[in-house]
Amino acid sequence: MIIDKAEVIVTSPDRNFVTLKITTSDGVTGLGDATLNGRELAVVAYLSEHIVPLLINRDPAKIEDTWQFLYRSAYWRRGPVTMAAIAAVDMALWDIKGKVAGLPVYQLLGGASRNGLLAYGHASGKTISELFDSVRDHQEQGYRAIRVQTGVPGLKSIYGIASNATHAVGVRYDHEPAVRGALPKEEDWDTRSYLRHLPTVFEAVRNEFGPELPLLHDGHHRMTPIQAAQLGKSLEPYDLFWLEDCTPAENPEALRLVRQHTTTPLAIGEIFNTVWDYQQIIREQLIDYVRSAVTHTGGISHLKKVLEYASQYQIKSGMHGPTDISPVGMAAAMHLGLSIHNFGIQEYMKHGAKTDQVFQQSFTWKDGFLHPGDKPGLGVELDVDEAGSYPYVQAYLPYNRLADGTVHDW
Ligand code: EZ4
Ligand code: CO
Repeated sequence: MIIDKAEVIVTSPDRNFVTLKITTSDGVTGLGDATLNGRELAVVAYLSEHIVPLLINRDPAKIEDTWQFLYRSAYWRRGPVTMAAIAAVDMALWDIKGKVAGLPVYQLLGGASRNGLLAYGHASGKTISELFDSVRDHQEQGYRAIRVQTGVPGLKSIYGIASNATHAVGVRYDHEPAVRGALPKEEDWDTRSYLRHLPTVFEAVRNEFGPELPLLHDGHHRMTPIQAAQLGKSLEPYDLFWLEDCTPAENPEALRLVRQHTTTPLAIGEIFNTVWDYQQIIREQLIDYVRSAVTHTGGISHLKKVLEYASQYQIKSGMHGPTDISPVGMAAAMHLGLSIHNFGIQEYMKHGAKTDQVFQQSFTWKDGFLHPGDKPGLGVELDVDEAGSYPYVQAYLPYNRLADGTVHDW
């Protein structure tokens, strides 16, 4: 059996997705997610111009060899575009291997280590009362762990507030920070106001919802190390499950300083793309959760290596699962999460109705837990005709400016 065909499919039901579809000489198909929010077409070009021609006639069974070949033969390695492209190939080959074996991918990875995957959803509100409604709504949807993001007095719009995200055309685009249109939206930011406000929000949420509910928060790379340390310390009374991306991803040593000051658990890595990005922070035990998605970290094969390394230090998975991870990428995350020993939690934002029509999925969501299902492979099929009816629409993630006009981390 050889790889006969590899196609890159771009579709925009609710939002943009990039999918690689590999077909073998026996007619078996495999899917991989290569979606990189706001920079989708760079990955499309990397795949169609440079990777697809290399895949034709290769043995689809050789997953590790193909990974090493694509990674090392490029000479120019790492980076989000390269690693999303390689991830898509890796996922598609695992999908094919599962279909050929007649087994779900998690069985090929060692079998289930648990019954289901605890998942968290995103509650948000500009005000405390909007936030409470959103937390209740998530509990009604079955979520047993909840991320909390709110507005900050004096700031117009903030990351993570669902009702902020309105299309250029005025359609509400829930929970999706990328906005369709020709230019990125500008948001405002003030770290001191945020640091003053956030502990009052968590105090209110704990008073309303009690001590049991696991609560998470995303700092989205906006603080300096000492500000992050201050926040971790001020949130300690509210017993967070984690504080995510408290400092920018480029400076792993910042986390050492944060760690010296707080016992609030730390998660980082949604914009990391290789095991080398994690080498120091895992070895020095500076984090508690690995945020990488399968889609942005070289696929199932590579993220499994990161998580096995992390397991030596009792560091757990907390895979990224916003709507910009396609149903294929989410399925890959679920198979990996079900099989590893050091699973922590899975982020899970529901996709829109159009997306669920383009991608036929077999996962289940019950009582706050996800399961990838038992179909051979990843368990996702793509309706190519339906996909074709939603052409690519330009969309950008927003960016931040401080009050004096300085560009700030978004
Ligand atoms: O902003 O995936 O934890 N989740 C996040 C996400 C990211 C988006 C960027 O594309 O930080 O909402
Ligand atoms: Co995040």
